Amino acid sequence: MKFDELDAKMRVYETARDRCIVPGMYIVARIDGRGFTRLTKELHAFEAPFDERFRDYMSDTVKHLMQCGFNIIYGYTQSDEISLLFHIDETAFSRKTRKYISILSGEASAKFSTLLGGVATFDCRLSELPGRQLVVDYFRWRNEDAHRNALNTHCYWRLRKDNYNRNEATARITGMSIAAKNELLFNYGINFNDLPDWQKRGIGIYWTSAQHEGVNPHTGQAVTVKRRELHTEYHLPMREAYSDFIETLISRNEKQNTLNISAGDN
Ligand SMILES: Nc1nc2c(ncn2[C@@H]2O[C@H](COP(=O)(O)OP(=O)(O)OP(=O)(O)O)[C@@H](O)[C@H]2O)c(=O)[nH]1
Ligand SMILES: [Mg+2]
Repeated sequence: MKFDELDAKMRVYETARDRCIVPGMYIVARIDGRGFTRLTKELHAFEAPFDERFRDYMSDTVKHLMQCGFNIIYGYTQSDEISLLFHIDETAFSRKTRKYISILSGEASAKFSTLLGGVATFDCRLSELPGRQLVVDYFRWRNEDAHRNALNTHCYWRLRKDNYNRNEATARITGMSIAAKNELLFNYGINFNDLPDWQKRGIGIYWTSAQHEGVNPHTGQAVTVKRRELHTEYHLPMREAYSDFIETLISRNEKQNTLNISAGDN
């Protein structure tokens, strides 16, 4: 069989089941550390429940993903997970799901492993959301999950430090109300409200435009250059205010694209 014939015959087995996400659908990817309970507690020495070095590795991984060939307008991280919102007009890889899933999990694993100096892997899944409100709801969901996890994990690790074993600490907080968990921490001298926002709300990363003073290399004259930069927000809002924040971020990006398109048409 000639190579061209063999190539065409075999390629169909790789591509016949390819799926593309239809235009007009919002895409959100969630990338999650694989087996990070063991990685953070047994394989590497990270502080529990929250470690600033771990937080910084996660946010550097988000920044890397936002610059690896896709048009991602918002990155969010809490615990060992990352959520990425693509621009509504994203066309990379003809919106083939296998490309998004494999590239994002591969890039996240490579970046985090390099920062860690050891092997770390991430999985990836996609949500296809037919409407802006669902995107807002998605990010509200992860934001509130962060808040709930922070309360649980602070209670759990406070009890562990007080010589409760794994089972005892878990049993003690299972079924406890939110008020009772706050009270438990309070009795150890911790006011949950005073803990850092990034632990309770996660971290948001988005593009801003910043002005820099530079020199035109041809004329030697001082010039002001506008550059897109990634901003890392450690004090995200909560609840309705966070919904408004996501809504505004989406509107601003969609408006900007419309302006770019009409500027290009002239
Ligand atoms: N020590 C420490 N652990 C952290 C930190 N942030 C996240 N983790 C841990 O990361 C784990 C994330 O949980 P999961 O994603 O549900 O569990 P997993 O072990 O990664 O399992 P899979 O995701 O199903 O592969 C939890 O055990 C968290 O305690 C941190 O700052 N410090
Ligand atoms: Mg995980």
